[in-house]
Amino acid sequence: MVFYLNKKILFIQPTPYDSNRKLIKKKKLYFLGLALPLLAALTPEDWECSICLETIEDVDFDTDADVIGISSMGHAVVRTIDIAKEFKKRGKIVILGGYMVSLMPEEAKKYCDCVVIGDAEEVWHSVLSDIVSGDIKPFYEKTLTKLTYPLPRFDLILNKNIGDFLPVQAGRGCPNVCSFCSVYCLYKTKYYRRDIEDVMRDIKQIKSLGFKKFLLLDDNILSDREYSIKLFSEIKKLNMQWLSQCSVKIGEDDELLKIVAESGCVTLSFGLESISQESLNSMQKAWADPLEYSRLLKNIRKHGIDLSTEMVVGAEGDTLESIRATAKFIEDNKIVVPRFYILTPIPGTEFFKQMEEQNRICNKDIYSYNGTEAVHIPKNMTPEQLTRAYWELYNDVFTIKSIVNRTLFHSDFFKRPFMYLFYFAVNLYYRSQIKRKITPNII
Ligand code: B12
Ligand code: SF4
Repeated sequence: MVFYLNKKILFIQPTPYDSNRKLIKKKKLYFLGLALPLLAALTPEDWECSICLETIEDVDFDTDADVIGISSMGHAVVRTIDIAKEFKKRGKIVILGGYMVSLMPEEAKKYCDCVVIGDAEEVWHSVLSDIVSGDIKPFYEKTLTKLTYPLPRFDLILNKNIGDFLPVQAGRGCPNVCSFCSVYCLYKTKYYRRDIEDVMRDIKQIKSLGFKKFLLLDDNILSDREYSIKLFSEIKKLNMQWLSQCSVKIGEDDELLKIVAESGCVTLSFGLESISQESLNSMQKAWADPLEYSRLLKNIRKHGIDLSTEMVVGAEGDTLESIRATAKFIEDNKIVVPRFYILTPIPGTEFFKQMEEQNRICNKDIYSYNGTEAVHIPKNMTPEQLTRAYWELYNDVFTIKSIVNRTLFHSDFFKRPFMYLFYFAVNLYYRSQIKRKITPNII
């Protein structure tokens, strides 16, 4: 129990456990979330903030901070809970937030003093003032009225071994309804877009910190074409490079693609999910047409934008043959950075509800909900077959031959040799991870 509060807060981004229940540790962390630098910025100035990115550094359980704020993302929530328990034992005030605890707040509350459900912007001051007055509530939740916040405190992470880009957010939430997705589950089609001046303010900050690249966070940047065009035109003036994710449908729009490419976009990631229409339909993603994927991807590549993809296996239309065929799809389409997960019913999502109703959850051990083990009974194979097919797919996609074809022998290699050498290195790194049965999710 804390008697005298020292107004020091340690924010932690936990690292997930691997399938051997060992912490995944890296020397360098390329992809950074925005949550912790943002929370630090929202914290009143009379508090002292520090950030621990557990993937690249150890949690200091002996910290003198009295308040510990821990984020939670996907299966890393298991580690979130372990860290929370340890700090509770040591008498600290523990606050949990982030996607995963927002989807299971009652469970999360068992391990901490309070849970912030969803966005923190409009409740964070109350959380801290309640802590100071000794009147902390179990849950804090307030729907955003407008997405606006101060400059993220990147100064707290600049001394760490991070990559050469920082995150900037344009929008939050998503208007779509994909059944497996936590964004839909939490935001229920709400989608907030920041003012362009605010987004540009943050990008300029990143540039002033000496970065030439940024990661644009937005789950549906193309849903407002006019906004996107305005934003990209402003970005172009800064002469920076950027990467982001968006719908593959951008491949239909040559004018927009040209603007995107000219504004410095080098890589776009696409949640293609599956090459089976039946699978896409079952995930409420019927608006995507896999027969169109190759044409759209080719057009995007033609504009000088490199392709990264996220796909899942184990949906209703997937068969062992379609999973095998996915490897060929990746090679044919020259995807430079492909990633796969086993479709996982994350508690709280529509897909979880469906699988529960149909009695198709075959593994309730939350450690296994890491996207690399089948925890539901798929329609066209056994869970064991799905897990095996998943790793075989990864092995097929990351053979040396496929890696070389997708990177060094890529037709655009001589246009951007350094980028392609970088992709080659990323692929070799992923290959080494896959050999150790670690799914490539953090680079
Ligand atoms: C960048 C990103 C990553 C990066 C960086 C991750 C990191 N550890 O920082 C990388 C690529 C490494 C990554 C990996 C993974 N990710 Co990710 N990632 C994102 C992404 C695109 C943006 C996150 C972000 O910065 N958002 C902006 C910030 C400001 O919003 P926020 O994080 O929601 O934070 C707000 C609130 O949630 C809250 N909050 C957050 N943390 C805390 C903590 C406290 C104490 C408090 C009070 C409040 C609070 O306050 C913030 C301000 O309001 C989101 C998609 C999205 N729409 O957000 C997916 C997303 C969060 N990721 C997701 C997943 C599943 C993963 C993986 C598990 C994938 C996998 N299967 O391996 C891994 C897990 C890695 C890990 N370390 O845990 C899911 C989360 C699902 C869930 N139920 O948790 C999302 C929503 C994608 C999706 N559509 O499904 N990810
Ligand atoms: S998967 Fe992507 S498009 Fe579908 S609801 Fe989630 S964020 Fe939106």
